[in-house]
Amino acid sequence: MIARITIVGRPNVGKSSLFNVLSGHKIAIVSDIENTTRDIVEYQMHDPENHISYILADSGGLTIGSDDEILSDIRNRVQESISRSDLILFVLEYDRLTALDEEIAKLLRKSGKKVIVVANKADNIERMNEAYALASLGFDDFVITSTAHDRGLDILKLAMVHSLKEQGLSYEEAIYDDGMLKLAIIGRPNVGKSSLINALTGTNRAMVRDMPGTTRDSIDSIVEWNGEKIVLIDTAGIRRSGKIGSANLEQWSVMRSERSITRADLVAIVIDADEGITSQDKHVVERALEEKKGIILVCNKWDKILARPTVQTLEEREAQRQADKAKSETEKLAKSKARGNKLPPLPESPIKPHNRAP
Ligand SMILES: Nc1nc2c(ncn2[C@@H]2O[C@H](COP(=O)(O)OP(=O)(O)OP(=O)(O)O)[C@@H](O)[C@H]2O)c(=O)[nH]1
Ligand SMILES: [Mg+2]
Repeated sequence: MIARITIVGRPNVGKSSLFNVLSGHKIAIVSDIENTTRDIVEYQMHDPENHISYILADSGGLTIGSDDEILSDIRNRVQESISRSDLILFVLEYDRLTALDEEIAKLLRKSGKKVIVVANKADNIERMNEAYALASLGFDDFVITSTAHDRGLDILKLAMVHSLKEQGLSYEEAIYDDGMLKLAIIGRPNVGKSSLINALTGTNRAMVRDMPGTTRDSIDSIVEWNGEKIVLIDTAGIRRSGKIGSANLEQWSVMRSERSITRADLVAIVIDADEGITSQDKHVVERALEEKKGIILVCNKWDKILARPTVQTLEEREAQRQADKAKSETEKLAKSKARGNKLPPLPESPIKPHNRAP
């Protein structure tokens, strides 16, 4: 799950300004009129250097105890955003701690969330010095900033990343690199594509962000394999959209596979070992061959075959073949011996039957 950070504070302390400089976009409205921000504004942050992505949310100025409809509406939204967050940036003005600030501090302590105190508007060294008094609030971390004069913002970003990582939140939305090998996982429903992908990736999985202007009907993720990044094109995670009737479902799923093949370098065709290869699988192979893509045939649910008492495994078949061969050689040998010929060397013993799963 992607982590969430909410910027919280009383009106006019510079929350939206901070949100804009951290996100690098002028998204939130900044003004010196109190309670300019009413809705929660969100931006998905990507920090490729620190390998982390997270949602940054700007909230409306928090007031406590007022009956005003707008203010209590804002308060509810802020509370809701706090409850969904992993970290709070508690913004204050560098030179004061008002009664409202103290109330908010109490509320944040009660929430049990991790909190970084941000002493904002410290536009120069004197103000920065003054800001240190706020460190005594005693939350998890303390950073002095000036959004107007670009002070302390890199330190704040690092403190945010540090806190998320310390909490084990290291979701990273990876960004495409054309040099990465692209492996498409294709197969009919229920053959076990998703389980295969989960087994391959474990927790080492990063979803890929949608690229603007591309129609995507697969979910891509980047996994590291022996130090190399591989893009997994996963058609499994896609659900049929409401617009597609069941009559078109087959056609739609073929079209989806074809698009994934085109985007991939290597195509893994997953089949249910118990059911064998179907015409749809053959179509995928043909298509991949036409497009000159590498092909891996994955026989999943192999345990079902092993559990079948009447069907031989490939190893057993080979063992049987070797045993038959040995038998006929022995018979030949017996015949030639009877004719008094010289003995040819004995054939090698048949290979051992495959060990069955318990
Ligand atoms: N001097 C100085 N002014 C700042 C700084 N950051 C924000 N301001 C000013 O403070 C005022 C309020 O900024 P906003 O970012 O709108 O504050 P807010 O906390 O989002 O306000 P509400 O959404 O109304 O609660 C604006 O006039 C900003 O220009 C700063 O670092 N230094
Ligand atoms: Mg605001």
